[in-house]
Amino acid sequence: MYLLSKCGLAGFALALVLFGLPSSSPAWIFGDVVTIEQLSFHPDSIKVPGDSFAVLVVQNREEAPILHEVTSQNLFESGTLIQVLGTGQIEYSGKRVSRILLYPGEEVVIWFYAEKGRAYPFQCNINGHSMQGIIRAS
Ligand SMILES: [Cu+2]
Repeated sequence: MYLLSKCGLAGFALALVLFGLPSSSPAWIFGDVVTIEQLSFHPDSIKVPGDSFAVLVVQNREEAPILHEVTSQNLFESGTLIQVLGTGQIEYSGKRVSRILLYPGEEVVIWFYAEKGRAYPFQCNINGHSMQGIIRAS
């Protein structure tokens, strides 16, 4: 499994959840892996089931030494149940996550409770970037 070998602890945590689920539920419906390549998120739109836990994994796969960030007002607001793991640098504002910095080869694993009907846009605006992605909980 690519994730296991490539991503260390965070990949292991994700794999535990993915493989620990009942086989009748396709693992991908609970979240997705988003890669960053050439200054954009791939994919840039994700759907997850509403009113359930989901995971967003973001990996910086730039071949050049380009730093990216992950910010999200909706994901990181107070009241959203969230846990952030990974090899990127997690920055806080008080007790809340404010952003995660990702150098090439690093990744972040964001666990959150996706409320039905809500959208969770995420961005990278560091160093003049204008990158956007969105998670929709249906
Ligand atoms: Cu960026």
